Amino acid sequence: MKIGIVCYPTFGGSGVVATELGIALAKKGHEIHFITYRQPTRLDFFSANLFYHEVDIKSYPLFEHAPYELALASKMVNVVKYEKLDLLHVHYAIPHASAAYMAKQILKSQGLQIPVVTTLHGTDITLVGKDVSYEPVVTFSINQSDGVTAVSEDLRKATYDHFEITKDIEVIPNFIDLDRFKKQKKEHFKLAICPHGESLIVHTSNFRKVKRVEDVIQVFYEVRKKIPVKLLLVGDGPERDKMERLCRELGTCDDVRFLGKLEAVEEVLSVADLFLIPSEKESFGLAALEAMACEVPVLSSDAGGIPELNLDGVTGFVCKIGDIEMMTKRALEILSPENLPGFKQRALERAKQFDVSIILPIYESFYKKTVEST
Ligand code: GMT
Repeated sequence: MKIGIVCYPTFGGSGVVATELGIALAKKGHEIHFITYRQPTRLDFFSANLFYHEVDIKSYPLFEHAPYELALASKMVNVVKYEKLDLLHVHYAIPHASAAYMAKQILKSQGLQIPVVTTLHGTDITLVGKDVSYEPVVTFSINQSDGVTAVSEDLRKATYDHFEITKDIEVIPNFIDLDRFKKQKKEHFKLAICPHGESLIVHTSNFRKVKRVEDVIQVFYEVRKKIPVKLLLVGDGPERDKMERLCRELGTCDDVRFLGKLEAVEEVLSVADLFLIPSEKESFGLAALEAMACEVPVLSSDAGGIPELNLDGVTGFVCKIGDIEMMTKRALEILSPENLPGFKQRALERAKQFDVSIILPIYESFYKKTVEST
């Protein structure tokens, strides 16, 4: 098939899922056209089946905010028309689903038909989308999509709870490429960070408020009172300065390292003993799946779809959002030498269920079904 993928070209979450999906589809022989405002982070190589179309956002002194959605819709129209696409797959409803609707109507007026699949990723529903400033457009554009998917059962339910949706929503979870995300031999790295055999806790995120990075630091602080342990924080974002300050106040700076944005996160995960994801909201938790693929058990909150991935007492533990005391207890349980190997093994086994080779055919048959019914 010839598929247009519209996404945010960003470092984590929906942008990564969209890019990895496009790459995997291209490997299987589909022709993939990415449409976005910057080259997606993981799309930095040549492949005969991959194309990138940059959205040009023209500015003008009259515009306080340049109308990205219009530029995106225009680009979609041109790419669908000239590249003869069979389907558009938009990731993250705002503003991609409504821009796709507009493109579809323009193409229809020219006698062309293009089926649109919208994948809901999380905050487009649970945080931003349900805000009154966007809700009517989000509801309308989801209902106008030819196919809708959500990345977890919880997100599917939240979409029906928050919006008046008349469409069927199919759950297609996040996936992982186990050839890339696997435990690598990085003993020298572990030795450099944990020279005295300390345990290593890792957290990766975009440091937004919903991630509750302060809980990561508080749990680490409590665990550190009981066992020798180090903390690595990967990523960057609005909360980072505050988190650095918190570490200084708690006097933990010597044992905490902020690594910033890292492309090869699997190298850090390869030496980790425990991954923390205490989010306030989390539709799936791709970061946790990446950790599990590298044999790292997960200590998570019970937000959103995380419990569908992280099985309580099996691949790690699931605790109430903000329950630092319980999280500390559970972290110590996982890190105990008699429990850790079992948790690591089970985390990997669980990750295998989300391998790209299993999830990709689900997307392919969803495309087929959508095209046939449009
Ligand atoms: O986690 C983020 O803040 C980024 C966000 C995004 O929209 O790019 O990620 C969302 O989509 C991911 C891919 O489907 C999910 O794995 C994340 O759980 C989800 N984040 C939230 O729901 C907060």
